[in-house]
Amino acid sequence: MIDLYTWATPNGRKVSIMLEELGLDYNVHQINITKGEQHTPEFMAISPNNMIPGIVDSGGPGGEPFPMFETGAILIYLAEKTESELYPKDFKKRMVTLQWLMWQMGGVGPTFGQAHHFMFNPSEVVPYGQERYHKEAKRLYKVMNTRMQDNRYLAGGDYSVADIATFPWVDRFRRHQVDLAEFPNVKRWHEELWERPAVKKGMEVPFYNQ
Ligand SMILES: N[C@@H](CCC(=O)N[C@@H](CS)C(=O)NCC(=O)O)C(=O)O
Repeated sequence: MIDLYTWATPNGRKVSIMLEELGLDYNVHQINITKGEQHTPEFMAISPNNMIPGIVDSGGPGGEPFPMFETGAILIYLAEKTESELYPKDFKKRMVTLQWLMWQMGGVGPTFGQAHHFMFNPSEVVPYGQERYHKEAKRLYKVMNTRMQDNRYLAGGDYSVADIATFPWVDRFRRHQVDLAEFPNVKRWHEELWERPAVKKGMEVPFYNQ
């Protein structure tokens, strides 16, 4: 059994979508980051970076309970544990998938997160920060749009952990004020992924908001 510690954010939903795609049983524990619940010693024993999401796999390596944080690592762990092709076994395909997963982890997540911070931080308006991260977010949309000109999915082959990691962030396009009509391949991909039952269910954990 997997215990998922999460909140209604893009990083949290990467893992709930993955668990739904894999058909794994899991318990959801809400960590309300707007109330500081990510800082409790109990949660930090799972996620020492005091950020959601975290998981504990009661049947981890060696049959022992295994805590994990960092979504990229969690997605790879769950795929490897279940021998899922969402993280392909073929070495070349796996390395292409890993590149696009790392692109999400190092680029899309932090950049869109900073864009939201500068757009919606009520304490101080910093136009330089707003412009910098909005521009960088649009650059990343352009990269994605170009990548999916000739590819249905980000990793080039089949639907993969790279798509799962990126989808919940792109779903916040309205919040970071990006018009998907400017990026038709991303729009097509976003619409297609919304049709997947596991995506629909995973996006509602622990509840849906944009
Ligand atoms: N690199 C981390 C990022 C996780 C992250 O940014 N989590 C945010 C929510 S989306 C969080 O918990 N923020 C709490 C805080 O800023 O105190 C991952 O992929 O797991």
